[in-house]
Amino acid sequence: MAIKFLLILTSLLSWLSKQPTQSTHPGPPIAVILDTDMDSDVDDVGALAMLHAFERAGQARILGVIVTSDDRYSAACTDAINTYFGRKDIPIGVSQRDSLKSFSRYTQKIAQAFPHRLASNAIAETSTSVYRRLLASQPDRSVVIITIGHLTSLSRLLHSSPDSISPLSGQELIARKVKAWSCMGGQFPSGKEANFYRPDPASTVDCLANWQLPVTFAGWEVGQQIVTGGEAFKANCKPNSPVYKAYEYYNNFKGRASWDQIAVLQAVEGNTPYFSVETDGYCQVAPDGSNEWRAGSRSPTQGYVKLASSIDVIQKRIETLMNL
Ligand SMILES: [Ca+2]
Repeated sequence: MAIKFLLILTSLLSWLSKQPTQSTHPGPPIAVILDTDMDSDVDDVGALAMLHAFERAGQARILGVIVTSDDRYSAACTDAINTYFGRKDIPIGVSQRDSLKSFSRYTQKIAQAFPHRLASNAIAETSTSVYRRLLASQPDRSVVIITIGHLTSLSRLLHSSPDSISPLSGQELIARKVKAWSCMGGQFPSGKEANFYRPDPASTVDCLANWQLPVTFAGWEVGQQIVTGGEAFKANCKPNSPVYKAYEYYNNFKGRASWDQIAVLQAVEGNTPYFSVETDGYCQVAPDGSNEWRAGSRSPTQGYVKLASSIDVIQKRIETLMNL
């Protein structure tokens, strides 16, 4: 009888070992505020599309989008993309309400072709107000801020004063509500990258000097190697999508580096299997916005992203998310 029981048990264990393993549960969705300069380059569109894909997969929750841009149609284009993905309710804060220009290859066309709520920046909330309202409404140490543009709005948040939204200063709100900052910016181990030096290098110096929480930089040298939005993307993306149209208007699917998408991918999915993060040292920024990685420990931790998978694997993962 005992032998028969053992045989049954052995068979059962053998059968169980052959069953497909359950995928690892990603855990609760990461609450994200995305701060974008959706204007002169198109990788911001890919990054926002990825964030929406992560949200639908239960991996992220988009609390709001900060538009740090002087392009007249940047905020409306952002709103149109959110609306296309079924999230027209996403709050949008703008760094600039007037003295706007029109220089993007795609924002005006997207804003005119796709439905959205935001008629103009003049009626939009300010970036500081939206940042403060969103942070005040969230549980402590729960929010990840992903910046994929220059740091004017983040710097203003840092220096914001108590108001009707919250009795806390910007510094205090960040310390209480934010978990981490993921920043597309800089070049590592040293260099000069646009988000850090153009048009507001003082905001970069300020943010790095006053940020008191962990920060991970996705430097120029990483996204530069990962080209997305080319012919393969065109073949797989829905032609009626604003993401498709943005890449078409930008350079007719010649492909573009994925600087901003790297920051989103690393912030939401973490390091494995695509990245490693160098944390031995810290980022020093000069007044002109150039930066270098210096030896020495820094608390809280700073780090910069390095590739740990093949370019092809990361490129495919990003485009899969951009196409969803
Ligand atoms: Ca950008």
